[in-house]
Amino acid sequence: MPMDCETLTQFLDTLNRFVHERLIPHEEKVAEDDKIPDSLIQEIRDLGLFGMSIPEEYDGLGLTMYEEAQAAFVLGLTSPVFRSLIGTNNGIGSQGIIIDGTPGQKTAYLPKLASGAMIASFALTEPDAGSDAGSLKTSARRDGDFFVLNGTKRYITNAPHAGLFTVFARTDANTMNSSGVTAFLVEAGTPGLSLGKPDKKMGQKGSHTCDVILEDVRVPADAIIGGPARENQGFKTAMKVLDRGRLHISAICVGAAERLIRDSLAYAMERKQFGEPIAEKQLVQAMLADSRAEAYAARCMIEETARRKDAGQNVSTEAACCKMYASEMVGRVADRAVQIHGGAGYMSEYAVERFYRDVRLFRIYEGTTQIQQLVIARNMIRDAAA
Ligand code: COS
Repeated sequence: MPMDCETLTQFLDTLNRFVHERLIPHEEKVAEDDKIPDSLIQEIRDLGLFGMSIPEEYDGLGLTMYEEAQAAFVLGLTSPVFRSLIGTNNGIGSQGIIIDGTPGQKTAYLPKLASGAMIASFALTEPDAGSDAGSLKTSARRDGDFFVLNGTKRYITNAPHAGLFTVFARTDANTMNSSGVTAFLVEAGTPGLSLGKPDKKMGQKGSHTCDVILEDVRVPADAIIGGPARENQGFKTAMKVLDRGRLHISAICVGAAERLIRDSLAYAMERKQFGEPIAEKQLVQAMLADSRAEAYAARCMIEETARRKDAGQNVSTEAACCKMYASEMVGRVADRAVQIHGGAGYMSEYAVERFYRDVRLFRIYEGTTQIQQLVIARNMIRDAAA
């Protein structure tokens, strides 16, 4: 159920205040310490932000895609690390259960994910299966009413904190592609499941990824998302989850671009060279104007796609368009922001230096730009041939 206009405005105002009064002031320290303070995590829980996209009947806020995009525009104004903390519970970690899970799986997990009492991770990528996700090698061998999982998952966001993993594994050993893949819900602490060392990343310090190692992990057939009848259907679950996730990431990119533009404009109006603020210089104005127009274009695309998704349309192509355009756009905006700041933009004293590194990830995860291009073109050809 969509929120009425007034409630949505109130929610977004509260979020905006929280971002400016609590999150932005903590950004630098979080990056330095590579850790979000527990007290701040509790404030994030108290605001219900772990459960924005989880239906109200499971204690979430039940935001529509349009509403979630509006929230992501605001959240994107601060370090992407805060979004990453809540991102998997709202997106790739919970949506498989919401879209394809059994009523029992929804009741067992969604309220805990909505409150943030449990963190969820999405374990699809492997050392040899990134963009070609369907080629994954993690095996799930049937043993009576159980499956035995073996394999390694790589770069798994929030894995060091996760209580629940959606693990994609090959149940049909005779296949090499996406057709023999199944999605399992595996709880942390299940014997045989262990974690690798935290990865050392280029940016997004404070958000953590690591390997998830599965050695003879036994799970019941009921742990398959949607139950045993959905054996070998896991890849489709992953793709549907990513359709929504890609829109969310796109909206975060717009928020980050807005922040970079705001910081760049403020700097350009303050910084004087050749006897006047550099904002008066037409070459600087060109950079500001390009960034503003591109961020606006991305926002419009995302709002339109979100509305269509809420109306029940298949937006696979449009979500890929948004992810491709918005993530590339924020890369260009970050580059211009550093350029406008000149030497200062290369110094960690200014947030643009951190954002420049942080936003680089958006062009890679939840499907690289090249994978979005492939999805868009393949869908175009399929639709034209139909
Ligand atoms: N919604 C529902 N079903 C979908 C779908 C979608 N968005 N996209 C594909 N499917 C279905 C297809 O219809 C097909 O079903 P049938 O076998 O019944 O025809 C099945 O899923 C396999 O699809 P496809 O043949 O397109 O699979 P490919 O192995 O060729 O892979 C890409 C497709 C490359 C698009 C996929 O591997 C991909 O998205 N890779 C990137 C992975 C990624 O984002 N990783 C990031 C990790 S998470 S941070």
